[in-house]
Amino acid sequence: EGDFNFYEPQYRVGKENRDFYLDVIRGLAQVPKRLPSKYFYDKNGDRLFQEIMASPDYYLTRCEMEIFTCQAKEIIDSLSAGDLDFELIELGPGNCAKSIHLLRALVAANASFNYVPIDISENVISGLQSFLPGNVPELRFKGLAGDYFDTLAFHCLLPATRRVVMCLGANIGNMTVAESNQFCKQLRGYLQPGDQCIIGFDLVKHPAVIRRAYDDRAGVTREFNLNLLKRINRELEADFRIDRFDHYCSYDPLTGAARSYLVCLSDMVVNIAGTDIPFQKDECIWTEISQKYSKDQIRQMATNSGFIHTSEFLDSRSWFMDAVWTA
Ligand code: AVJ
Repeated sequence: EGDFNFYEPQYRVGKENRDFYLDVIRGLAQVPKRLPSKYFYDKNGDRLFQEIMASPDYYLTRCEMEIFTCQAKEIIDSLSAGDLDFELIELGPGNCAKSIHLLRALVAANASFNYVPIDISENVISGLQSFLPGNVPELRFKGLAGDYFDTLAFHCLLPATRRVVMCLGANIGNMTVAESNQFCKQLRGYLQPGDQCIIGFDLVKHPAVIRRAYDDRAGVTREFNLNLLKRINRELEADFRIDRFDHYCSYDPLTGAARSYLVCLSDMVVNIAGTDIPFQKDECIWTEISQKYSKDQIRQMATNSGFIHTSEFLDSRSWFMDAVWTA
């Protein structure tokens, strides 16, 4: 008592926002400052991300959509090898726009599978709960809201038939190369020999194309990035002046890392649930990494993490890869 504890909010931050609060305070205490990208996805962020996916500058969704519409049958063949009895887990399903092609094809093939979408956004899970029964009748599914890893780790303690884990949309790109290697190793640890995963990777390509995707001309990505501050204002009683921040993104062709930042436009002090945090003019908060991979890097990552690189599916321009790995 008495002394101010950095990690105890002075104002009441609801229990449901405690992890969010701690992650924000810890991230902004770092030099350089950073915020975790997983907090982009509140109700507003989900809507903005849908808009990004529809944006002509954001090619990723269309590329992967092409793969799933044109090659659903081939994907299923490489997944099942004749055995259509498995549990299909999807990490970060969003609106299911890509996986729905697979789900429909599996239902049509009389597969006896269970679909388990896992998403950080409650909003996404409740959306699927109302969307799926009408759109993929006969689908058996159980949505789980939570952090990928905690939820998956817990879920994989349950006995199941064969498991297939999908992580589409280049979601894995939100981790650094080192983190995704770690992630794939851990994922392998949860699986049994014969289990599989399908992972969507955005491939390296002309740097200008990549940069455009994260700084679209309609300014939706800018809104999406700034929404993180709005969410902090709303949920953590903070007083960020949104108009004093700008969106900036970089792409480094030497490392394949696209990074997004929020640039502070003037010196200021921001209060977050009672904690004052100083910002300097031109200081950047790193909010996101979207890592791009070469085909060889992907094949290497499979081996590094104990998987067999079983098949790869590419769009017509070779801008995106969905890789099937077998444990
Ligand atoms: C959902 C992580 C795949 O990094 O491309 C889109 C998120 N951020 N525009 C990506 C995002 C800015 C997206 N992922």
